[in-house]
Amino acid sequence: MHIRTFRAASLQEALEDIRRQMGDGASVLHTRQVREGWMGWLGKTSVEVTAGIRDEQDVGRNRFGEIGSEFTASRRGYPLELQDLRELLALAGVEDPIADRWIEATYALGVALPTGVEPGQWIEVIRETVARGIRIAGPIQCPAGERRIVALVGPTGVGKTTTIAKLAAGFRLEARRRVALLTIDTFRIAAVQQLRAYAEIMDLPMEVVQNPEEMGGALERLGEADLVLVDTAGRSPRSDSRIEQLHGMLLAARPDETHLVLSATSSREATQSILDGFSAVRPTAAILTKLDETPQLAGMLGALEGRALPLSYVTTGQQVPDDIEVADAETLVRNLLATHILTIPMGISGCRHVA
Ligand SMILES: Nc1nc2c(ncn2[C@@H]2O[C@H](COP(=O)(O)OP(=O)(O)O)[C@@H](O)[C@H]2O)c(=O)[nH]1
Ligand SMILES: [Mg+2]
Repeated sequence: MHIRTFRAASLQEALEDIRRQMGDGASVLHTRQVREGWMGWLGKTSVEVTAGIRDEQDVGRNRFGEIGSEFTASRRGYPLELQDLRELLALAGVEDPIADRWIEATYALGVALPTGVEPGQWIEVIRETVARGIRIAGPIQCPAGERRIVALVGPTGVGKTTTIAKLAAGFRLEARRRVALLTIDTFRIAAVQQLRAYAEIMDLPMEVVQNPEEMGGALERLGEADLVLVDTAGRSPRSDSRIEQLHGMLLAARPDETHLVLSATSSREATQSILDGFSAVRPTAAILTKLDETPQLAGMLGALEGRALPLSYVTTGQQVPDDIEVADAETLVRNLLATHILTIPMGISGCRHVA
């Protein structure tokens, strides 16, 4: 695919440039508003549009054999639209083996649909396919009158403490549960103070536990609570001894659920190493933070694919308590694919990708 980026004062102008220079067959891959001038100040706003057109040699690339005539435009191989989507997945950072697997599964699902797939609809089929591969845990289970202990673990700075504050607020204010906080992150005074500040604002009981021996007494003092949220110190996934120490604390706390907190900004390799390192503490779910900082979820979803770790929550900003949502596969997939595939309502011909 031949890809070019255009900048113009308006979307309409950019589309006209694209049509003039690349022809009617071009597809819009990505649009964004840009502000020119020093650091974006006092500059005028313009629109940047990335468009692609398939090269001659792309047409009819065939890796999977002949397909039926119901697919327009393709000679041999997958429908052209699906081939375009394969390239867009690559642009979105999805690695080849995963993209191939998704496209293959999408094709299988599409051809099995009794209604067939209308032009422009393959994007919906691929979203459905990818969403099926993501496991969802649902929210923390906290029935009234039963005490639940839920620990958050993960590397430093991913948002464990902030997420605890958001969860505490949600369960206290919306679900009207009695919530308590407990921290075993005692290495840094600031870490205890950070949690204590939230406990004070929300008027929640809080315990600080230094070693496994203190755990029983602390939990007993929080005996009234329906939900005890346990904050932990960040651990490097490569430090076996630190993870072991965390494991010892968690064995004493006996959490009903342990959520591994992952930042959406981490690469696939980093995420994989975190998933491996923290498997020793047997997480029951994963929380994906900082979705607001990156539209590139491909690496993250690729790392989670095939793991038996379902997603519970996603967080979308620093604001406590608002920026948290129960994870939902469709929304995640929409995020994954939407950044590079946008519909332009007035459309240039050949723009078949639907957001
Ligand atoms: N942009 C963004 N920042 C977040 C989010 N969650 C947490 N943070 C920020 O990440 C930083 C580290 O958060 P903290 O909760 O202290 O991380 P911890 O070390 O894992 O406990 C803080 O500046 C938070 O405000 C999020 O969803 N989006
Ligand atoms: Mg913390």
